[in-house]
Amino acid sequence: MQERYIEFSEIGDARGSLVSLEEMKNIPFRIKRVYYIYDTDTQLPRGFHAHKDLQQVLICVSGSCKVILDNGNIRSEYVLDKPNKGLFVDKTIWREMYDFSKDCVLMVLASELYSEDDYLRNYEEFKTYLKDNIIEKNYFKHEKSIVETRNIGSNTKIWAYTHVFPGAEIGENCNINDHTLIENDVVIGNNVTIKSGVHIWDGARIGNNVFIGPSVVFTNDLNPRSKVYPSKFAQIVIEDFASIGANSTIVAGNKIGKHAMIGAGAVLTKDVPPYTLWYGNPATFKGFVCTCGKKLNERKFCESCGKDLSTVID
Ligand code: T46
Repeated sequence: MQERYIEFSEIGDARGSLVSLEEMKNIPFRIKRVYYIYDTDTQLPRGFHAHKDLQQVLICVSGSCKVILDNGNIRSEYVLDKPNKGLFVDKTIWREMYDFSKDCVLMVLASELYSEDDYLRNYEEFKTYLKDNIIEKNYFKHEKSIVETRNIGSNTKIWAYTHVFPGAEIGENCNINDHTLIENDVVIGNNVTIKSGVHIWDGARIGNNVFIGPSVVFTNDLNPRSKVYPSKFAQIVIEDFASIGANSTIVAGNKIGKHAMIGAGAVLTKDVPPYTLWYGNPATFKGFVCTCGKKLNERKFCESCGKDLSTVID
């Protein structure tokens, strides 16, 4: 599972905007079906089911609506309100759509053809299906770790003294080192490395191929008081291929763009655009960074690996 929102690049000029959707690129599966929902009664919610195998991306190409996603343990609300924002809904996730605006056109890209057999239309049936089918896959769990979730992808390794809560979702081929804590409302993608001593709190969304160095600190409440809980924890979003250096602090509510690099010991208080390098306390922009991790020169060319990113970076 990966961060559920997908932001599509807008190709814009004086004539307006254009978004291009491509299978296995910005849509993470082969597209076999497209359908759309419109002229909805604004008061009538839809959905109330999960799918056994279907993966989908939902996009409000006009208007807006809200979506609840529920993995059997945690329910989270998502808002779809622009045509360049998608919501990835993986298999075995319960969904409910509501608060449709009058002009809402909800377009759905689907990985499979329509099949009523793939639906789990009753919540109890959905929970039983999870219990019976989403069993421990081919991942490694150290005998001294506590792993309560069933949502862990194959080849992931979870090392000693780590505690993963029941609602967490962890993708394939991740390496989660000793003394790590992963709370319930946390989604971690594939090929993620989490070094020792990292605590990931409710609200974190971590993409694919992210590196989180030892003792990185995340926060999820800007005004913490003992025994006082916010109605919703501030989300931290880390996009694909970003790296966070050892002992950095990532303050609640911030987003780290794809391929960005946060230097060791940084205290990050702002959103970080893709391909940028930040460090210091408070962390500030220090330049652009290559996919290989080295700093780019002023022409956005990497003297280390030879990549020219001048057309990729705004
Ligand atoms: C989902 C959300 C976002 C078809 O014949 N072909 C189709 O491709 C689809 C999607 C539906 N149907 C039939 C099945 C029902 O008799 O259309 C009727 C309405 O479908 P449903 O009640 O499932 O609609 P929603 O809005 O509750 O859910 C739909 C999708 O079914 C579902 O997969 O994720 O949109």
